[in-house]
Amino acid sequence: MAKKKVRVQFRKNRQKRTRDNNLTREFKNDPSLSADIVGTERVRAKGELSRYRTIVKDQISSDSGLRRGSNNRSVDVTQCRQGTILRVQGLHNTVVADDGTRFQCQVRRILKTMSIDQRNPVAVGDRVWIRPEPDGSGWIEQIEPRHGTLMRGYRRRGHLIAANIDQILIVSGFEEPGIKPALIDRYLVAAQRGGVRPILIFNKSDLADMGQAQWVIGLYAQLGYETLATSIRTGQGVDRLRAIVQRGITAFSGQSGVGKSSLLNAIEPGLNLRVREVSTWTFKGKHTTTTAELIQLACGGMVIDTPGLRQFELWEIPPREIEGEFIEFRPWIPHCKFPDCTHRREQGCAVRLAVFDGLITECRYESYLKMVEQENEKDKDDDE
Ligand SMILES: Nc1nc2c(ncn2[C@@H]2O[C@H](COP(=O)(O)OP(=O)(O)OP(=O)(O)O)[C@@H](O)[C@H]2O)c(=O)[nH]1
Ligand SMILES: [Mg+2]
Ligand SMILES: [Zn+2]
Repeated sequence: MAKKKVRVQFRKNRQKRTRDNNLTREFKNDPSLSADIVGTERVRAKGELSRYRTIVKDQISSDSGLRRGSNNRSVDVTQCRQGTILRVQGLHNTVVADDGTRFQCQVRRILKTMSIDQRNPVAVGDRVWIRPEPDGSGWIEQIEPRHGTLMRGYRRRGHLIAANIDQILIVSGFEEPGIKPALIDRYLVAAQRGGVRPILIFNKSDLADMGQAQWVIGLYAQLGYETLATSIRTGQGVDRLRAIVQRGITAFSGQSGVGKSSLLNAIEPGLNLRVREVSTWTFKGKHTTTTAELIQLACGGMVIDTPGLRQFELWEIPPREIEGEFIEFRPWIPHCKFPDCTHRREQGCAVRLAVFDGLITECRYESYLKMVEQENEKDKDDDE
């Protein structure tokens, strides 16, 4: 096959920011700074624009089966079959072709190079084109454009947890390990950014004092999120959960030990997913589910069981855009005195006033502050 040179981006974390974010703000406050600003711009080269390198890729000569993927790469798909990724395990990806045949596939090197700021070029749920080999294995040649993604930051790279999902169940456990609103809030932001409908599941209701538990369910229900208390011991909420997963493709996510796999087994008893033998959630560092897997349920719907995550960092969200992801902040933001208010210490901040008046809960406001702080820290690290 003919070769062609293409330009691809360098890994993101090697890039320096071209210029400081708030230059214009400084300029507004003190116009005499303008001379310095121009100087600063000139010292740094072309910045991100020059951060490309050239690689060689296969060139497709015939136009007939040409198809562009999520990364703008064109592939002749007349030699390929379309399928869905069921499982990603290291270099091995299990793909089910649309006729039901399974293939163990590896990803073409070019796809890895093109998504080098990602921990993995593909994820469970990805629609792909594969080129089968005579021995039953195959090569993933192309990734179709995605919709509905769940993405987190992991060691300065993006970690795509699941692709092409309709909804995500954010699972918490009342006890063992307990509810962490700050973690739920980060999941909510990630779900909204990824275009996925979030649903909040509060599991192990049998271990909770429901009088006390109600405040957290009420908090999110009042914000307009769908919420559900469940228990595999009493069966509470299991029928409703089954009805929820029948709606489409659903990813189960949350900390390790909250009961994601247990809930799936409760929805569909024949499934026999491995769950933790005794509920020893303090036994750190051990996940019962180790790889994400896409499962077709007999009762209808498809689900993705994922390994528990110890932490959930946001990925590529400019700190300025976090405020809009807190849906109850939205009516107040336009009333802040300063249009660039970050709702931290500014005077005349309508968001903070709403917190004082009890119209925004302190718990959510603190989540917001923490997220902005963390994202600012990351930006600082990148500039060093
Ligand atoms: N009391 C009680 N225990 C539960 C409930 N749901 C799950 N458990 C227990 O919690 C433990 C962890 O359950 P898993 O289903 O393995 O949790 P997981 O979220 O899949 O964990 P990872 O696969 O490690 O991410 C098991 O011992 C379950 O029996 C529940 O509703 N009530
Ligand atoms: Mg599990
Ligand atoms: Zn404000």
